[in-house]
Amino acid sequence: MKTIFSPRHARHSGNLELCGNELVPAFEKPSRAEIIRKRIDAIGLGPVDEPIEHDLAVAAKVHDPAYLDFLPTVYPEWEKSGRTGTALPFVWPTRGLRGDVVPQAIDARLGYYSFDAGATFVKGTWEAVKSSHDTALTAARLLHAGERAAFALCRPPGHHAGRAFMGGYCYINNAAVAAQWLLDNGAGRVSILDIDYHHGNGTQQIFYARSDVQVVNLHADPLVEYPHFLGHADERGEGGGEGFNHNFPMPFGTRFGDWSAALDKGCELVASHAPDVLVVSLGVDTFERDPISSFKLKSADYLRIGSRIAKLGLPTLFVMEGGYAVDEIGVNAVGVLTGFEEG
Ligand code: SS9
Ligand code: ZN
Repeated sequence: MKTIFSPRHARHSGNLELCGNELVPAFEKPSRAEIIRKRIDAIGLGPVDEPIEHDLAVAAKVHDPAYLDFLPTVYPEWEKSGRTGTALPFVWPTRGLRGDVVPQAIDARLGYYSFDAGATFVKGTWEAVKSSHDTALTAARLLHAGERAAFALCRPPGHHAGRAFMGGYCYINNAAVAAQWLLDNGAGRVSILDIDYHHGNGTQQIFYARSDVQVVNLHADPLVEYPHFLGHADERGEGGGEGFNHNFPMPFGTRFGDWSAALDKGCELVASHAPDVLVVSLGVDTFERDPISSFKLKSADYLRIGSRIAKLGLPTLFVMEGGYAVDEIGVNAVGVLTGFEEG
């Protein structure tokens, strides 16, 4: 399987995040992507190429164009306001405040276009975000050119980013942009299967009223786990999208037996949608030693996940999302890909 990977991801580095009562080095860090890349080379998964630059025309179909305009302005505006280091939001237009007036101050705009403080900026963040977007689109082109599968080694990830908001380390929803590109280039139907530990709230929101993109999510129960405010089992889609969104929330401590039973159900739903292409939002933060998660999957389980997905027999685009156990992230993420190739 071919991989698309941009060294420009490393421009997004040195970010701090709010964790408990302190600012700590972000769990989402450059070594994640570097270790996956090294594992690809070590096992000989296939060639690794750099992305082709793409404009944001397809992204503007799944994101608010004003939000896309905002992203590259964040760090320059933060610096103009006299600050350095990590830029992050800390005030939001929640219930009872005005969400209909786009504010001017950078502090206000950060909150207006986010749902948490988890999408932070350093000087090189926009460059990395754009390269991650380009990575997803370049990998989507490989499927269009006839490859059975491709791996978009995206960093930063995307599945928490919605139509007009960032959050949870995510800025542009890479999987959503790739799905939209595939539809614009001949696919009639796409399914997105999100197996990251966290609910892909952004992807769900973007396609909630649409029937051309089915969204299936396996994740920790939002009653107790981030992102908390979306991802319940009764969220089934709305309007023309009714019946095209499926959530499988699971309790803390879920082991592979229960998790893979949910994967089977998710795969059956994908098969019933009969998509022309499958996009897998590939997070490996379901791993037993993930530092911010609670599921109990083991390294060998990732091979089985790949082979279960392969049984669908669909052209498949893997898009990297989360996974924070850096020492094992290469073995686990690439394990899904080799499991897929071995069927
Ligand atoms: C932990 C706050 C939650 C967000 C995690 C986002 C994962 C993206 N102190 N952190 S896959
Ligand atoms: Zn996650």
